[in-house]
Amino acid sequence: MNILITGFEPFQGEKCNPSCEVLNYLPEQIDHARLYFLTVPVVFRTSLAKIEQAMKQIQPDVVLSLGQAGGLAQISLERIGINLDDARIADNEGAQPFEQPIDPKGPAAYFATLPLKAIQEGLRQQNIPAVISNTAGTFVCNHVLYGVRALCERVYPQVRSGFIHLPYLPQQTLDRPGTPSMSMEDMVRAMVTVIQVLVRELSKPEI
Ligand code: PCA
Repeated sequence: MNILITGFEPFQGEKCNPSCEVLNYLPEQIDHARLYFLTVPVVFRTSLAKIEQAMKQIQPDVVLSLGQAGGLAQISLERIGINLDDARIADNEGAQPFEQPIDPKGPAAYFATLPLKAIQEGLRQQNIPAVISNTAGTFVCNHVLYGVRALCERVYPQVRSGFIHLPYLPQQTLDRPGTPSMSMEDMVRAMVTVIQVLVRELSKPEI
């Protein structure tokens, strides 16, 4: 099984983004999955184009995208990507779309196609707090969740994809008293668990 894991560059003045930092600490192989890593810019369209290019090369079975959701205490397993770009802040190239559809001809939303309940249960067994979230926002993370799903529906119907939001790393909260964070050790443990659950669940024969 080939799994493409994507993270984002830092944005909004941050020095790091947990979603790309964590990729540095993951092994290339977990159980019988081979992992491929890609960091993309926090830029509408370009982020998706880079993932599309990598999918062409790698032909993954699963695309798991990660992003930062600062201020949350738990890992958020995103259930749904909506067909809307509506940016509260500019992306890293200065674009700030206002109520734009991602795909004017596309459906209103796509569900992630990862086994979210099993992932949540696996994380809880490791004492890692995780919630299933029903909105990934309307910025670049939602754009990637919706856009990758749209691409899979069109071109790679057998590929599963989804999105996970990670809390801040502790070093991002030094000047933000009271803001939750998660250690790199826990994030790495979380990601390894997520991949183990994916391998287990997606290897089951379909009924
Ligand atoms: N988080 C932003 C975009 C990049 C990232 O890591 C978001 O939630 O949309």
